[in-house]
Amino acid sequence: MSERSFVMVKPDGVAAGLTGEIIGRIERRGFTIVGLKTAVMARSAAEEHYGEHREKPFFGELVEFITSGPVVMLAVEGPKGAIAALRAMMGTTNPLDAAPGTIRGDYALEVGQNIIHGSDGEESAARELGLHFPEH
Ligand code: ABT
Ligand code: MG
Repeated sequence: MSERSFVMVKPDGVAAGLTGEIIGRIERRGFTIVGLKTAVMARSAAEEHYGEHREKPFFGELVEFITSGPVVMLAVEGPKGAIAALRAMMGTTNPLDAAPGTIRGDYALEVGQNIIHGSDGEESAARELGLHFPEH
């Protein structure tokens, strides 16, 4: 049984030159990269991607941020449990709380700019992979 997640190096991660480091960590953990592309996310795709946050006070800033520069989008495959394991590698949403050794715990400080995204469950993984990798 395998599982796929949608992972994204956010504009701040790309701008900081952390793409290789992040992809390297994912590969060295043993996951398989089955899709990879870079793009500036369209506003419509960003609003759909973060649709669950549409009513939140930070939604406008979030969409501005995620469309502010190129991102690197990945489809990542591993055994069942991969989605949760990738989230664990990333650390908590607020990087100030993230454990050292996690990606956010090592490279980020701000909740609104936390350098990496990973799907938070099977349903969101399917939705996000369909949105950003419709060709798969
Ligand atoms: P994402 O991987 O970006 O989805 O983050 P995560 O799943 O860890 O956390 P959620 B709750 O989905 O946050 C989405 C983005 O919104 C930002 N955010 C969140 C704020 O700016 N303020 C807040 O109070 C909260 C709860 C963090 C996430 N993105 N960024 N960048
Ligand atoms: Mg999320």
